[in-house]
Amino acid sequence: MTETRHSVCALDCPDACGLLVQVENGRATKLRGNPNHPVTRGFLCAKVTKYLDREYSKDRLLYPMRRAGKKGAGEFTRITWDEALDTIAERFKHVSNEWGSEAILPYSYAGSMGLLNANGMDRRFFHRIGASRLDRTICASAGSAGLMATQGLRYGVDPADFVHARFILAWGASILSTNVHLWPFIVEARRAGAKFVVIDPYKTKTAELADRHYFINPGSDKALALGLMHVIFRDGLHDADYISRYAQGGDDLEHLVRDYTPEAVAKWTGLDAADIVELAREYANKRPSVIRLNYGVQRNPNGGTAVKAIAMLPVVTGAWRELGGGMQLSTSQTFALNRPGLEMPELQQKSKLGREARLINMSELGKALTEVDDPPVKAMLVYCSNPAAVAPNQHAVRRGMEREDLFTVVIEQFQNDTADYADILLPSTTFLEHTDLYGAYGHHYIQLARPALEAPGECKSNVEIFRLIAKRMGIDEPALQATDDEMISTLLASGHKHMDGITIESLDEQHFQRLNIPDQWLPFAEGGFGFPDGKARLNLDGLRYHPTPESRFGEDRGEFPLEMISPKAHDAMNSTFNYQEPLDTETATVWINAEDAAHRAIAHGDKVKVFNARGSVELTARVDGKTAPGVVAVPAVRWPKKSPNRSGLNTLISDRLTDLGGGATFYSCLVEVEKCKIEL
Ligand SMILES: Nc1nc2c(c(=O)[nH]1)N[C@H]1C(S)=C(S)[C@@H](COP(=O)(O)OP(=O)(O)OC[C@H]3O[C@@H](n4cnc5c(=O)[nH]c(N)nc54)[C@H](O)[C@@H]3O)O[C@H]1N2
Ligand SMILES: Nc1nc2c(c(=O)[nH]1)N[C@H]1C(S)=C(S)[C@@H](COP(=O)(O)OP(=O)(O)OC[C@H]3O[C@@H](n4cnc5c(=O)[nH]c(N)nc54)[C@H](O)[C@@H]3O)O[C@H]1N2
Ligand code: SF4
Ligand SMILES: [Mo]
Repeated sequence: MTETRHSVCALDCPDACGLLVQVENGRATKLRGNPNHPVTRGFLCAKVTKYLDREYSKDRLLYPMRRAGKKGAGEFTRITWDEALDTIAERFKHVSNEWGSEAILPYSYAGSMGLLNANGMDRRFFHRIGASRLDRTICASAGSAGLMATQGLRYGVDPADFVHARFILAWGASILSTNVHLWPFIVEARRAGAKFVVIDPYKTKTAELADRHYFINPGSDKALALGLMHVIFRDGLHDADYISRYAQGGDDLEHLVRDYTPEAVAKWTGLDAADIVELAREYANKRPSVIRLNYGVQRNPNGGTAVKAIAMLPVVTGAWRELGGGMQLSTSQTFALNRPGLEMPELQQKSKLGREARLINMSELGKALTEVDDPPVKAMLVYCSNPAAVAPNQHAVRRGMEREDLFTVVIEQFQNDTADYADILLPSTTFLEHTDLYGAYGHHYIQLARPALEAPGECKSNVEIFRLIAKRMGIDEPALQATDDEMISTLLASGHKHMDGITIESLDEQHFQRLNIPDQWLPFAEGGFGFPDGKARLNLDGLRYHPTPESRFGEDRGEFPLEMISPKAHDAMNSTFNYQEPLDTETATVWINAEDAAHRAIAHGDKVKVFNARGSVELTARVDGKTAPGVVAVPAVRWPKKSPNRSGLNTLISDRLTDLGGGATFYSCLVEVEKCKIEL
């Protein structure tokens, strides 16, 4: 018997696709994009088209296990759920009694974007036991803070409205790889005459298809934004009326950008002065103009204020007035859900020290596990994340995870590096196997997914696992036994007008629903920014440009001459698919410019060592024009355990934080590359 069931892709991607799962006799045989979903439009990205390989992989974790060898060695023996839960309950209680509840640390990110499984029962549980709180900064916090500083709301242009734009700027946005459902709208706009320009230090597939691609020096985007505003004000291309009605600080900004002449900005960014002038004029004149900004620009110490400055551009030109004009970094806040009702911060227990549970920055996990002492982290529960591969300062992370006195629980689908360090390893369902509610950060449709497939082996959802641990610890708090549907109803009941007409029943019937916003949505055409007076902020704090410290122009340039970025791999989702060989090959590559390769006698295909004072990684060199001289690129993120000496790319990267939002600075890293000696 064949039937078609609905689901939602839960991967960390702006597109949040609606899925159709073809099921024959209980087994999925095909995954398709829902043709009725206005953004998914019936197609999926390359990685999720093949997701059933992952779903049915022989490598899936199916049973609870207890560590049987050294930490990190990956040796485990199967145990029962009862044994696993008893051990966890007993150890968590012990740690809490001995060291205080803050000695327990949750560690998670967006392995699933499902609200219940990634931000729901887990939050209630950790609040209730008084664990340390995790500051989830590893991806987007700098950009969010920058966007909020200017717009006051994380709203953005609807993807379908990109068809109306006549100038489209992909700024640090790898659209064909990370946001492919925006592409058809861009194609349609270009057919109608739109110009499409890319600003990226890496020649992505998107850059290859652009009308113009500018290689920019990593971390210099703020200078470019200021330079563009210099030309726009100088040439009178700004919208003085829009600024005076809907923004605060226009005069001061106009004054500040006088220093950012095209010639000065050319030096920092690597663009030609004439190109900067042309780009500014085209951006301001070809209307409507839209910027697709993505998170690539904010993974460096200037990243927060770079986003803050870039978000000023559509304010200064009044691009927000027109349908298809403005900017999209994230649409997430349009989903005005009752998040406090879901997470229940009111359950928080005061720590032994009488304070609100401390906040630990996830981008500083290495420090948290090896330096923090008030109290030290004695137990960690990891879910929806693979910190041993993805977190910066990997040596420190591993040293921490190797600590014999650290009790680690990992809830996973695959035995990645993090799982190898677990004391107790628990098997998790995939998004095809559990209920969840999904917002999106690249469109405006909310979706509900019910299990399309039965969970294999003894896999359980995070929600269920947290219920079970709570019960085993003897916590009789009804909120920790809430059903999935109760939590979904709570989330939807925010009372915000965007949520009008959206209920669990309507979602069960329709699978996806557009938020209650107009079909043609111009969020900031007449102000409406997220400040009491509705005006955007053109605030100068932190806006002056100084090269990022760890760059060729920065104060910490030292002896390593090449800037390394590690953008997203095309067929990857961070480290989620890296158990597969083809992806392991893609992420074992360093792209180096022919000029830099020649200096080092490196040829295409050579094994090379990429290193700095923090560490060394062995990769295969690919020599071509993917980067400009001085910049190398390593597609992220390989499983360290597949690398020689288990040394992954993040051993090279510091845990320096961004200027705003306490984010990680993955794309600010100086290295040297040399050919590996041939072993005889
Ligand atoms: N295929 C695929 N899709 C993914 C992911 C994946 O791993 N693979 N990961 C998901 C996740 S977690 C996220 S956060 C999103 C991110 O989506 P994106 O932000 O689009 O991806 P990134 O590769 O981080 O950065 C985008 C581009 O910015 C460039 N860049 C790097 N440094 C700079 C800079 O200083 N200035 C400028 N202008 N550009 C810079 C990179 O070369 C890259 O091409 O993608 C999601 N989608
Ligand atoms: N060098 C470098 N490092 C980077 C980046 C980079 O561009 N360069 N990108 C950074 C960014 S933007 C991000 S967002 C982070 C991402 O880092 P992570 O959040 O760690 O993302 P993934 O590597 O995809 O790992 C997610 C894990 O969650 C698991 N998972 C999926 N669904 C579920 C579930 O329902 N329950 C449980 N328990 N587990 C589940 C998957 O099996 C997978 O192993 O990496 C960061 N690290
Ligand atoms: S990863 Fe993104 S593009 Fe691919 S199916 Fe999932 S939501 Fe869609
Ligand atoms: Mo991310």
